Amino acid sequence: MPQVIGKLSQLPSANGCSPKLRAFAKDQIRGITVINGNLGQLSAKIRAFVEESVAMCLPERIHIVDGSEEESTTLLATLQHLGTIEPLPKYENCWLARTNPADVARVESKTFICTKHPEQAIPIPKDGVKGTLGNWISPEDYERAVQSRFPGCMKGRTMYVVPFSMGPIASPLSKFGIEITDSAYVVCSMRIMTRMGQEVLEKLADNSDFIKCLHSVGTPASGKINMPSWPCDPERTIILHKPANNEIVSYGSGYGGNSLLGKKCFALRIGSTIAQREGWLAEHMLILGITDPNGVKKYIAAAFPSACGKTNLAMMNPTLPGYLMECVGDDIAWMKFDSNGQLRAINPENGFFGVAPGTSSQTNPNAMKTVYKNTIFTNVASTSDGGIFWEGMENEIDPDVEITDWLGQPWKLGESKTPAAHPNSRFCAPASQCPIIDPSWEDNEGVPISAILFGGRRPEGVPLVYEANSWAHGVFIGSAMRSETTAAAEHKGKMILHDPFAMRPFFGYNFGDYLKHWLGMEKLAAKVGGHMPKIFHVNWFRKDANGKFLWPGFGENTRVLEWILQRVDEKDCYQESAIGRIPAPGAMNFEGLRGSVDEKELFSIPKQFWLDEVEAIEQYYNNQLPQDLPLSIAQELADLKRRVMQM
Ligand code: GTP
Ligand code: SPV
Ligand code: MN
Repeated sequence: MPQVIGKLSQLPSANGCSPKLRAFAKDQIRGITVINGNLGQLSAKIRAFVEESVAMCLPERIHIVDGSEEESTTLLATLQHLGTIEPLPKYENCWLARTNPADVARVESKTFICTKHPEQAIPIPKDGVKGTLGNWISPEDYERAVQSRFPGCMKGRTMYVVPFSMGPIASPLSKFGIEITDSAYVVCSMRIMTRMGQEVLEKLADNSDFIKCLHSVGTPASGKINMPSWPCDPERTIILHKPANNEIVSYGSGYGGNSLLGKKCFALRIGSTIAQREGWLAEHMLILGITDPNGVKKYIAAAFPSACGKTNLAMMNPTLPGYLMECVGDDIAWMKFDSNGQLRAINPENGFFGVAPGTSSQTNPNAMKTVYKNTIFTNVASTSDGGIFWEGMENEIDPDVEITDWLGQPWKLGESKTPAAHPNSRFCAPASQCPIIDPSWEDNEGVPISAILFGGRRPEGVPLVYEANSWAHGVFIGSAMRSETTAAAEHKGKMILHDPFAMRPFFGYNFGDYLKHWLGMEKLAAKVGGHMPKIFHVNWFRKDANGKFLWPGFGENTRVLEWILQRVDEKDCYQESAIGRIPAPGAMNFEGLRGSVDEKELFSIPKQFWLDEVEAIEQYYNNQLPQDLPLSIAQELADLKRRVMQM
């Protein structure tokens, strides 16, 4: 192991020493050796960020990440040596990580936005009501949270300095970040999920700004690490954002959105605050290219809450003949007007961090084809032939293999009562490996968006698809979204929760202001001669009286998209309903499904259900944003209520 060469106090100051000594000092920061990369390459701003972080976290050594394949190979070998990952010899360069069972998902309750005043970060709820649209932290408490966790937290560890870009490096829509982390797993994952390394460092050499991301898996106050292969500090985990400083600080967790700071923390929370300032949208949306049988191509963006079908829709295999689906992104969209007022989207990410269970050659063959090389799996089960397994892969494994569950225990198909893979287990795979990746997925100017979809898990009452009557009605639909909870966050049990715009865990500023920003986009578009895309709501998850899904979903969702694209072309294929426009009788193609699908039930709009829904939305607004709800949204709700009462 490389040695620490001297301490700060023993080193001559950088300006007062001989050239020879300066060369020696060049490879150290505050007496800590740089084992990879060289300091001369860091801009003054990056250097200052690294210095501050070193002084606080006291790592053993510093590694400036270059993003090369060689570096990745070395880091993966290090992780294997530490027992964090194991190789999956059945595939090419694939790895399995088993986390501490206390660190398996995002932690919404420990995620905070820091602003001077609370109403900048969150809507102020009604007296006596707990706010559910994010958590605010004061600058003083933010500082205390950092100071009580970070000093010395990287002792004995390597500090990695990770330069990364959200979006193609040359795109005017992209933004850069530096993540400082003590997790090699995070570095290897960031190499998949972002454009990372030398090229970004060179871009930042002109001393331009970047988002500061500081991450440590932490060291428990007791000093005792329960699972050395996956160090973390679940009791003190905290995810902090300070939009005014473009700063993210994350402590205690190595998992997903908690630690890969480019994703939810940067691209959504900090991103949404930048988007508000600059007049664009940073959203929890997939981006899908659809070519119809006539060869006409359009792109849609869709916001569904975590684990509600974005990756699946983004990679779907169309069941209707003549359609071609191509994937631009599966989780996040940054959308901006071009000079003609056309809304264009880029996927700021470079990989997929996808839900494993339920993914199979039947449901999502394109995802399966993506993950068999250069992929890091986390918390899935493994097989004795060097492969992986999760719920949904029953038909894809050799019946003779032995299975080891995500906890490392023997597991038997049909016998074991617990799931083999954790319900929030994930694959982390390069987007470029997706067989249907869109030829334009890295276009600097982004792809034109023709429709925006909202959706969620609604077991009852919500039809398969409906269209908003107007932009404001569409924004209202987004604000009123609800969905059944999933394993993607720490919620226990299944509940229908409000999840406006699928962004509840990801707003970087007051949701009331976010609504105003969305409403204002229509005027912004008109100003540059464009117009906003149509908005739709979809629900693949409605169930019958026996709890069975009414809709086959997955590839069959093509049928819904076909109707949506006809509406984008203003085809007269709809009928009005109290909640919005639904397909006219016979307008949606059910051919080949007839008999197996209850069309009437799929599109029924039960009056009592919608009266209750209206009341739930009203109560939600009254409780959660009594002062911040835009008037036009309140008006949309009143209009909906009137229409439902008249049903
Ligand atoms: P995040 O990555 O957490 O943001 O999730 P996501 O929105 O990308 O969800 P994903 O596509 O990974 O789907 C989550 C789960 O929903 C998987 O188990 C899928 O099999 C299931 N699912 C996706 N699409 C459909 C569908 O059309 N019908 C049904 N019944 N299930 C679906
Ligand atoms: C989500 O929960 O929406 C995800 C996974 O996409 S994570 O990156 O962990 O946020
Ligand atoms: Mn997501």
